[in-house]
Amino acid sequence: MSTQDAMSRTTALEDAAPPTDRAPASSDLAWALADLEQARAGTLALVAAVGDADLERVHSPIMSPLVWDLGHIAAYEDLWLGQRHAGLELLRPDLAELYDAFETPRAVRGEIEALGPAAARDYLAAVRARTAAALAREGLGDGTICEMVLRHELQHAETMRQTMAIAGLLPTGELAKRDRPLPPPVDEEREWIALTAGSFTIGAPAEGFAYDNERPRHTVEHPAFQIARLPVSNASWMRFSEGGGYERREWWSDEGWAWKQEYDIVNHPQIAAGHAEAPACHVSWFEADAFARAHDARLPTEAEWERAATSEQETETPAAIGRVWEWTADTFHGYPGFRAYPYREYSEVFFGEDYRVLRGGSWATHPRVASPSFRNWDLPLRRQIFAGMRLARDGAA
Ligand code: AVJ
Ligand code: FE
Repeated sequence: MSTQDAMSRTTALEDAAPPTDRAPASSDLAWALADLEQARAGTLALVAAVGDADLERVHSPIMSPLVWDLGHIAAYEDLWLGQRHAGLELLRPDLAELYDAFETPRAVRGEIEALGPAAARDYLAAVRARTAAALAREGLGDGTICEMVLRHELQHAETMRQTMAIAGLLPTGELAKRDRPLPPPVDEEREWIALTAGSFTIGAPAEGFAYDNERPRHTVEHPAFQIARLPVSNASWMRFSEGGGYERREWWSDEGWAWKQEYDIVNHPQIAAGHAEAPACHVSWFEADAFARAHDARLPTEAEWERAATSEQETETPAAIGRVWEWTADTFHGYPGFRAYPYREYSEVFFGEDYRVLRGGSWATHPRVASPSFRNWDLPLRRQIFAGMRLARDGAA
């Protein structure tokens, strides 16, 4: 099974010269080091109470053992901050292939001779000691590589939480974030955010850190549309499910129906078990698409999502974003004029008709990662991510 997890290869840099319009992401070395340390403390705290056997176990064929994520985080930092940024030799060249997401895909990560839990923690610490010294010597440059390494670790912390959710290893504090009820509906009218037709600028500005797939910023036209203020709740999902949602052929796409039939898909157990007013989570794109059709609605496009997220947040009842990732209608493509930077394997290799884009962020996403222009992606059948949906529909209010 293929993975969307990406790391670098030596070939990537040549084809991707850094754009010249990029301003420093951060100039303050002390802050950068403190941020890296804080991210690391979060990573280590997450796995502190997990026993060695659970760190090494394959909890799901589509997820890495948790200890692999730890080694991979270290290898990525060694490659990008140590070798590429500061010009050091790799600390452990023998581990580079093992911890490269493409050379060693998720499906085989349980069988390989990777570092054990103690050795992986040592590797993390040893790489950090070297990169901290190297950064002090070489400086941050424009800060892009450092920020990328930091966010890489933060993103893997969410991936690890997905694995822990599958394994029943999430601590109570984390579960409480997941299960918190949504704000109650205000009134009928304000359940939908209505946007008039117009043009809108999508993507990250040229200055500051952003992933390559968020640039270049460009203008898109859209007709009037509405988007729900709240994500779909567990209770609504159960009404769909119990009202024949998984049996009504007309609500499903051909591809979605075929997937559902082949794997006997019904609602994810977590939807039935969760708080009724918490957002429905562990929803695949196929299911989200069917749910929308059952409600005479559709999934929002990326442009609609970003317009609503950036222009409607000043109201009394802003959109409730950040509890679950939200599936959009769109497949994952580069924006017009896209340039891979700093490596193709972050996003370009996933462009095409296979992956669907998610927006927003979940209870498990670090706020530094979840910006209104951030684009996440996964295959339409996947349910391991903390993903739900908001409904959209055409026309004025
Ligand atoms: C942006 C979450 C799809 O997990 O594959 C981690 C992030 N890239 N290591 C992924 C990522 C390289 C990526 N997603
Ligand atoms: Fe990675």
